[in-house]
Amino acid sequence: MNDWWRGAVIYQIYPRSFQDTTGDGIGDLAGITQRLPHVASLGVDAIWISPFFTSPMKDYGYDVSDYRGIDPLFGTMEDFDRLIGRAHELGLKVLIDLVMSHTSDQHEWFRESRASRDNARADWYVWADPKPDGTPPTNWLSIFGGPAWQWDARREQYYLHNFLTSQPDLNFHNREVQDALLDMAGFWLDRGVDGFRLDTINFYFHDARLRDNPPLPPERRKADTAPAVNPYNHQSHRYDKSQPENLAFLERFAAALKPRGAVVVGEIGDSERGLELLEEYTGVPGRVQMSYVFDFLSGDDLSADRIVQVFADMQAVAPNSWPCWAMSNHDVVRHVSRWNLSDEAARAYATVLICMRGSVCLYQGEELGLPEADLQFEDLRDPYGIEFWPEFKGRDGCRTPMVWDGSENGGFSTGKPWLPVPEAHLPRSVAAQDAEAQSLLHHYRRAIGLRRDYPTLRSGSMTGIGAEGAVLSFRRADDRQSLSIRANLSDSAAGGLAPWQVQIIED
Ligand code: ISL
Repeated sequence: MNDWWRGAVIYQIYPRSFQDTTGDGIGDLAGITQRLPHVASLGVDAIWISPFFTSPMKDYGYDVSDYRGIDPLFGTMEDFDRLIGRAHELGLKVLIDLVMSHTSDQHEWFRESRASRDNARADWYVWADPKPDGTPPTNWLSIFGGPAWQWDARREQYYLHNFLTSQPDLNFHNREVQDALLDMAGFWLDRGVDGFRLDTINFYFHDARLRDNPPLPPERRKADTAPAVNPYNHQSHRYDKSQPENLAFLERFAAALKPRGAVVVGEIGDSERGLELLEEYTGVPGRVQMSYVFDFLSGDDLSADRIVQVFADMQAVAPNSWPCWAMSNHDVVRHVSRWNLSDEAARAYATVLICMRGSVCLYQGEELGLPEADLQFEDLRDPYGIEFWPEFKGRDGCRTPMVWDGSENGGFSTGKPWLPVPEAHLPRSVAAQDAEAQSLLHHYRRAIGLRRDYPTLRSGSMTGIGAEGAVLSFRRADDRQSLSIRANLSDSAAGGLAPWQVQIIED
């Protein structure tokens, strides 16, 4: 089916923490292949694998030094070919994570670019002279803290980095850069991937005139999208990202993918203009099919009212868009901890997520109800957390290994895992929950199965959304079917529903 992605359920795998087969304490591609039957048993449509490309691992793979190589920690190209073959045998599509906005500073393109001001790749990254007073070219800030500019003594210029200083930003205004990235995407399509998750899709272009960002008016500040200590949240991002030139590039990318039937889920990180971008990127054919959205990835709770508000805003600003929802991922506190959910509550949210209009990304371990790991400073590996500790503890707490069974390290590795396996996770292992008919794991299987039982949940319209106290209600319909969905998102009985009950009625 050509539009398999519409309403698909996608399972995100963080390769470092999924399954180790070599005993080095780090997950690998062979481990993913070994565990694919578990993924298939959930009934999902596809997997998204976080980066496994050659990398110095300063940002654990989101800093790529060779886009066409497999990092030896994760295995070989033969391992990757086997993974794809096995996934396809099991009926799973494979999406890989392309980090095109920036490379590692160890990428040969950057080594060449930084060597002089007049080499063949001099303009492949964003180089700029200081302001006359010697300060950085603009006031732009890095998400991971500090200015977005790093001084380079050899070129006597600054280069742009939206994340770590070791993640220099590629210059998309240069057509050769675009061509090189398109070639690279073709390389992976040739190996059989079904599409891409595109990292930080709205960071590709910067303002070519290098204008300063204005301050963000206080009413637009969203303190919970990043650590409160991070001034990044107090600046408008009018000029450092989300530039209009991106649309033409996305169209080029889509045109190259079209003959291969490949799909894109693009990650839009923009708390000011996110909805407008959602419509521009996915609401117009020929750009990207789906956009990964952040609405359910933050906040202290997820009330019926908030869900209603999210859909009302989307209906108003992005009526033609196709979102891809997630509650957890490798960057944020796991949602059962973020929202302090009981197993019953986690069940209800899983069902509601499956019933809403949009595609869905589940994050490994979510189906087990794993809570966020409570790590000590000594355990931290994430540079973002190390920088902002203790106000922000970083992203390691959601990246600890999967727990498969009751053996050593939950069956993840026979060696010392790169992040500890929390004791509290062990009783929630796949084996333990497989054996228990009433487990959350079995609930996820049933909930995902609803998208097969009721095809309108995949692609039907969503109307009549409202909240009465804690009870969320909406309707999904297409020309075959009409469903009324009601969910009590609270600990007490309400609206004729038991606590955390979700009701689906076929009209
Ligand atoms: O921009 C944001 C909020 O306005 C961020 O949420 C941003 O989109 C997010 O941090 C991007 O994350 C992705 O790219 C990073 C990497 O460290 C993350 O793991 C990845 O998910 C840099 O490549």
